[in-house]
Amino acid sequence: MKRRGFLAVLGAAFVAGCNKVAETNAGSKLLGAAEKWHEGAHRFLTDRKALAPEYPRSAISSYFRGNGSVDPQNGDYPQQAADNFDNWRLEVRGLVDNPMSLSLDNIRRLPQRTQVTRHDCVEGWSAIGEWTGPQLSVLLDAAKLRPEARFVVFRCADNLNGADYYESVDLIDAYHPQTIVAHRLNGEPIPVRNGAPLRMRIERQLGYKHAKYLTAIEAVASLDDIGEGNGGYWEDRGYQWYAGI
Ligand SMILES: Nc1nc2c(c(=O)[nH]1)N[C@H]1C(S)=C(S)[C@@H](COP(=O)(O)O)O[C@H]1N2
Ligand SMILES: [Mo]
Repeated sequence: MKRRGFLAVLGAAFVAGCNKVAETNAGSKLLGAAEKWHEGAHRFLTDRKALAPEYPRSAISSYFRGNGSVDPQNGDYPQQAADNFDNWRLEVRGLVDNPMSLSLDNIRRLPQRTQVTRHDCVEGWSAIGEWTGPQLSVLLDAAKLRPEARFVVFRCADNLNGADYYESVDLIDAYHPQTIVAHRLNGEPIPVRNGAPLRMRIERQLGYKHAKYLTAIEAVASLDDIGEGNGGYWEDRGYQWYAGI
């Protein structure tokens, strides 16, 4: 990843600038600390790229409960649902060279990933389900992410207590192999309560990161001007932006 190259360069610059300092006792302590910091950063990045556990199909929960919005009534969502989501579009926009507007058919024709994972909600419940959809990386590569892009924002169709639901991740999670734009749950189109027709799966993070009713994927340089500026609907209400599990 680019970020790792960046860390290596930082480390090299530090070492090059510190040959003199290293000759003193305090200097070698400093270098040791830098080395430790680099090791820690490396371990952290390796850890961020690890896969979430995947389960056998026999572990799938008999019922995947819905949470938060479970039947959006705002905007054209009810009409879209009545039309069996035939007119749903997913936009890929923002800091990309090749913005796209995709139909569900376009999305179904991309290479697919299927994964049986456990969803953990902060409210204290879990459910195991089988999710299918293209990796987000496939969409981002097709849209040609610009170098200024640092985050990916997920826009949702539902309005929850007066605010539009949204979420965001950094590029490590955006390019994580288990980060998919799901359109199937347990081999069927996703039910409305679980985010029909498209929802994100961000398997290394808690439930609220997994944006349902997905309408757009937006590459941005900063989260400051989106929502209240904290990177997500629940983050704007005090939850952590990075909700790793
Ligand atoms: N658009 C949208 N996405 C959402 C929510 C929501 O209310 N609206 N709730 C979040 C929370 S807190 C959880 S735990 C999961 C719930 O997913 P589920 O309804 O499939 O159980 O969706 C997350 N994504
Ligand atoms: Mo949740």
